[in-house]
Amino acid sequence: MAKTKRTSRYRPIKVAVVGHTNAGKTSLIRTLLRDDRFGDIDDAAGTTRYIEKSGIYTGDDEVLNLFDTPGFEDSSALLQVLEDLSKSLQARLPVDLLRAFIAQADDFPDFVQETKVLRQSLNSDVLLYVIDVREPFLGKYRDEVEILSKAGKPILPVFNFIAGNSAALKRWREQMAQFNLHAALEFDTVAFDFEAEKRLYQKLQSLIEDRYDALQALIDSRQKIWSSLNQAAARRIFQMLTDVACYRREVQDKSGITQTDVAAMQDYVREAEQHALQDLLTIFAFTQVDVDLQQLPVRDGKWELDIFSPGMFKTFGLNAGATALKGAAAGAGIDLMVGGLSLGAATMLGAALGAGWAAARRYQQELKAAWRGHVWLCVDDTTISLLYLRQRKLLHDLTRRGHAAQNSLQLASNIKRPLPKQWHKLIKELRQHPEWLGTLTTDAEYQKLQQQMLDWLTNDENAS
Ligand SMILES: Nc1nc2c(ncn2[C@@H]2O[C@H](COP(=O)(O)OP(=O)(O)OP(=O)(O)O)[C@@H](O)[C@H]2O)c(=O)[nH]1
Ligand SMILES: [Mg+2]
Repeated sequence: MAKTKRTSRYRPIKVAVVGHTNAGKTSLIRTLLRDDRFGDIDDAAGTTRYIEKSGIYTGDDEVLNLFDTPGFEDSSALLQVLEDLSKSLQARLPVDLLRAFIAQADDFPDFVQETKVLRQSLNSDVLLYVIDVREPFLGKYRDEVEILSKAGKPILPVFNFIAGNSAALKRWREQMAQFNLHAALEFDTVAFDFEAEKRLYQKLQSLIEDRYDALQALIDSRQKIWSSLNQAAARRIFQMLTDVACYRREVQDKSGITQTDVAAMQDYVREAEQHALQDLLTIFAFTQVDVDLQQLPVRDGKWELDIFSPGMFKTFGLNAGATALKGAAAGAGIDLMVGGLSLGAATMLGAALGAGWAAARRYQQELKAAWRGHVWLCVDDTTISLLYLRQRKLLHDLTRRGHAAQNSLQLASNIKRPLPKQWHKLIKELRQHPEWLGTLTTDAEYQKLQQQMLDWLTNDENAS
């Protein structure tokens, strides 16, 4: 059967991705396509040997054509050839010089790769010039820019390998400005970062103004996809916390709790968090490369540190044992639930009310009455809080790829940021609904609590 051809509302914008060999051109395209099968990537120079085209779509509309090109190797020798050639030709526009060179390409077998780049540059609307900022600005780069600018196309420098290299980045910015290239982009190319991608399309909007609308449609559709990924992730976190908050295991009373009970509860918590982690990595298509780059405390798809490991509470600014069952091992994550209210939560609530002994007495009475009924072992508030904080940090890291090294301060403050004000109230409400365990319900109360947590998680920076 014949393949139906997609019809596009726009003429795709042709973008040539150019630069020195090994600068990260193919990596950039993979990242923009979110396709780690595109092209070949290697530490060795000269990996890409042919022009390779790929498309970026919004729905059925192809907005961009990206052309991967081989890297420049000996640009200084090429510039010399071009200068010699210009002497033998009539005075012409720089672009004519490039055309003349391409027409005589057979005479210059040493520049087979460069000829492909120049041909593609002439045949494109804009050039993305990928730069490894760790490299000193040597003559060969100066010559590269000079050659590329002869194509007469807008050039957008894309600074790569920027993490931890801010001084080098500044130098490169200054150098590019010398060539009248004032608009530039910072983009660690192996790591997808929605904000960086958006900035790339916005810069293209200002460089090729007549394609503004097509690029805006692309930005809008990417924004929509991005928001729905964030929502899906936040919903998954809420589901996991619900499963943990609603967990209960019937016991006789405090003295009746066995090692087996505690181990079963802890394994349940670990497994719930583990499944959520795997789903979050899948939602954001995190590969091992991303995990390493972002320095996630994750190995082989699992958390490196156990949720019950000592010190975990402190790392996240929590006071271990404050709400844990008195007399039981602090930090074991256990609490007792009587009459629908956990002992830890009752004590905590009493303290939070600030009413001293009067409140405590009130709850004691309530608890005593409930004690006669069922008693359950459940997961304490501190552990649930820790689970929330750990997933909040994970979500932060998953949605801000490529920023690990640059923003370490910001990440540290993210860890210590306090729990939302209504946090304990929400957990208490979740605990009242053991029927929500393992289900996704349309129950209005469930939806309301879910929305509350979604707001906290997706308005990450503002939540308090
Ligand atoms: N850490 C890090 N590595 C990167 C980044 N971008 C590219 N790399 C690595 O740099 C190497 C070269 O990347 P490529 O994408 O193959 O570079 P290229 O410009 O296409 O190279 P040629 O095709 O040979 O011209 C690969 O090993 C990449 O994994 C980055 O932002 N951070
Ligand atoms: Mg390449």
